[in-house]
Amino acid sequence: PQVIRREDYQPPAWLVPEILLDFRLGLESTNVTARLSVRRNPDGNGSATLRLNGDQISPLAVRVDGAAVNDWRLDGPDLLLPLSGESHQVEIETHVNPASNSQLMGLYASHGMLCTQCEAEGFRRITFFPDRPDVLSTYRVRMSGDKTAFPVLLSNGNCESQGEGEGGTHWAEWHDPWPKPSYLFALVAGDLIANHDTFTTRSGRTVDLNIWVRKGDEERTQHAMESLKASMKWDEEAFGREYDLDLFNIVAVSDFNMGAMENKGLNVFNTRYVLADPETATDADYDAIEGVIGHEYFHNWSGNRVTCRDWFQLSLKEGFTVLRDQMFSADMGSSAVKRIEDVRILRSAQYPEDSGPLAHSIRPDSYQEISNFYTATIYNKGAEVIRMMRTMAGPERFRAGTDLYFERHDGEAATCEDFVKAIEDGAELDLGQFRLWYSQAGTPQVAVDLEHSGDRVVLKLAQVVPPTPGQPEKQPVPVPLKLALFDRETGQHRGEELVILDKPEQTFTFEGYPRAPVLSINRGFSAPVAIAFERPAQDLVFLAAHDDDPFARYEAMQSLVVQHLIAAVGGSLGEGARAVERDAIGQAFKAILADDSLDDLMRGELLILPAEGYLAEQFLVADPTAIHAEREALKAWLGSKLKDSFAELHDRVSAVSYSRDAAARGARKLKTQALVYLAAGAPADAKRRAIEQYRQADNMTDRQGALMVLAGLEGPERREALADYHGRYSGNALVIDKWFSLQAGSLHPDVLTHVQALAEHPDFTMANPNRVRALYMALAMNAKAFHAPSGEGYRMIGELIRQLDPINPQTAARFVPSLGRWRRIEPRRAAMMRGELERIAAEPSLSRDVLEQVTKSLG
Ligand code: HT7
Ligand code: ZN
Repeated sequence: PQVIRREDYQPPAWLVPEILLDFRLGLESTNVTARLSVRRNPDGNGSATLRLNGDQISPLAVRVDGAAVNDWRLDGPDLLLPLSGESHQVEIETHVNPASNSQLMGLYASHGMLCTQCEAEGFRRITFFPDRPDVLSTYRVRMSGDKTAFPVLLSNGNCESQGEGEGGTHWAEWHDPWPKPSYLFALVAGDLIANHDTFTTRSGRTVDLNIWVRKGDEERTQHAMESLKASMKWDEEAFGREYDLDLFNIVAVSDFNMGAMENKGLNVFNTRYVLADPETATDADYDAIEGVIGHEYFHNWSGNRVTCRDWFQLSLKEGFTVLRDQMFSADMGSSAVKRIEDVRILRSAQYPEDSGPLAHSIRPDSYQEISNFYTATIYNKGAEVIRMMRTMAGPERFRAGTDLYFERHDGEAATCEDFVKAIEDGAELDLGQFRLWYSQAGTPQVAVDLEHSGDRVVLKLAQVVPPTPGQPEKQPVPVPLKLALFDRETGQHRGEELVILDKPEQTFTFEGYPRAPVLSINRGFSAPVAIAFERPAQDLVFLAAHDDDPFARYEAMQSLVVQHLIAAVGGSLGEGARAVERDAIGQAFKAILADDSLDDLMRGELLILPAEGYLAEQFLVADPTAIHAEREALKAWLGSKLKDSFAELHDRVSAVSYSRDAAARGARKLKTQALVYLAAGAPADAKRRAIEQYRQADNMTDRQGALMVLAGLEGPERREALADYHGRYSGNALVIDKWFSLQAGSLHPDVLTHVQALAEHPDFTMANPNRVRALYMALAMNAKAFHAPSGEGYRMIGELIRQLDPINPQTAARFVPSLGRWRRIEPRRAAMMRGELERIAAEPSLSRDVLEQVTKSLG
């Protein structure tokens, strides 16, 4: 397979300032005529050949300046056209069958509607075009089709005219005045209904807002609409960015490979990130909708007005936009809880990526299939890297930097280097060494040691960036660490400090501490590093109770539990030590349960045990069964030891009635958490409470929480509740997805048998990525079932990948990393995981997507 390298970048030989697209729409047959105004790029290589990318299409006709030509040729999937002059009109006709497009890239059909997904390289599945992000064009789109099947015809920009055609057809013409790359093109045609609203920008312009959905879904779009208006206002205030068209359309589609897509003026969303009401969506769903609506909206500036020069710069738009959506969600709700959630995602999704065979820097040097690079590293680590710049510059200077970035590069296809330079100039920050964060993969490991003598505290820090595939040796990176030194008697500190560790080893001295202080470090998770700091459990108990930085408080709780579980799993814990450590954890839990200064949302965070994946990361070679068993044992011990406290908590929060305010959301979060601990430590009481919670539920958060607990228990109640839930919500695809996930992710001992049966269920289909993820991603994330000693979990994921690849390679490839971590798993299981990868690799015609992931995972 061809490897694309960043260093090989060449400016395009030809530019396409304008394109006119004419679609004659049909579900099974759509004809496309594209008229490109092309002109030689003065900065190009002067080639007289125009290369137009294609993918599984062939030209029906090619015309140059109005005359049919036949001197073109195909080079693999691409069309090469010799051109003699400086500028020409090139017209190409193609034909596609949207109904047979199961990859969901390009133009495809979903429940009778037509829609497009062009990022990253889907436009070339519609028509021949220089399908690269540095070719910017203004688009005019005409579409015509059956008026009954497609009463709504949408594209980017504004609708300039529409009318009736012959034989029950109609047409519409759209014009987008903003030059854009082809990956931001979109078209939607279908029988849709809109929730309509308006937004007045800070300069007084009225923008029409529409959220288009299938009929019957419109009642569930209000939260998305509120989130959109809040995003528009927030971007004006936080980043000075105003919306730039008179119309903003969102369309919800139920067949979609990712979360959503930021096409200019016409965002296309997975229904999952649009539809919500209390009966069918959990609090987490509401938060996700707000975050994704914000994310796509913010791309209008970070991605669309300033786009990427090439796909190696993907983090330029994605990392920055994730940071912006994280800041937005923090401002809309609890910033402390949001930070903790974001770090949890980073540690559970990105850290394993950074230490595995698919590790890559946030600006990769090469790829085979770009779809494989929409990763937690590009998105979440990318956001953390920019967040560190903000931490070092401070919010005002960082804003000066982003203002300069938007001003300098508006209308351009820019690079990560352009962004760093703009921050450097605007924020007056030297980011010379910092650039290593863009080129080096791997999570830096920071070892901490604290010595105290007399009045002096000496903090010794040492960093190592571990080797990753293709990068055996690393240089030290600047690591901004926020810290505070607490007096253990008064519980106070003298103010937070920011130290920058930028050498392999460094010492920082603090004077005037007659007592050995307690160190709180990496406060707010100021750097995406792994801290190694061995210290007594009582220091962690102290921070868990006293730290005034909420993230550090959470971190102290996590470290307390992680330290204990590492020792327990490693077998180095005697019974006496186990009892002492459990007792310390129990005391910390009790203090949290009793602490009146905490709100319930934050209390919920402090009571979460570290995820099994994060625990596995702490071992060079992990035994997932031992990790699962020890974690469950601790959970059961806490549930039993604190059963009265958890029962009391469950009673208290059950009395809070449904609302979307923070107090009620906190109550719901704790309601299910209390049940989870009780299910582990006092199952009979938990079952009674779960049945009651399920029956009484007037919202999905409570109902799902109760069902999750019941799904892990034995007994007829489990079956009854699952059947009731399925019957109650049959026909609501998003809720039925939850039904699949709950069972595949459950603690029940027979999960693998259940998944096998669910794969045969009439509601299961390989054609819908949400459904596939609901069943199989939940299984791949369920450590106990996935790592079952029989190897059955691996076999099921391996078979899924093989079956799904010919249907939807992008989605299939997303399952490979779960098997790809075999080197970090104990040898017996590792051999079975590797065996599955080899079986996949032996398939005769693998997609580029799966082939790249499997080859790298075996490599
Ligand atoms: N920028 C969007 C990426 C995306 C995508 C990529 C590959 C295949 C399908 C896709 N759908 C959306 C999403 C975002 O980050 O906003
Ligand atoms: Zn994005």
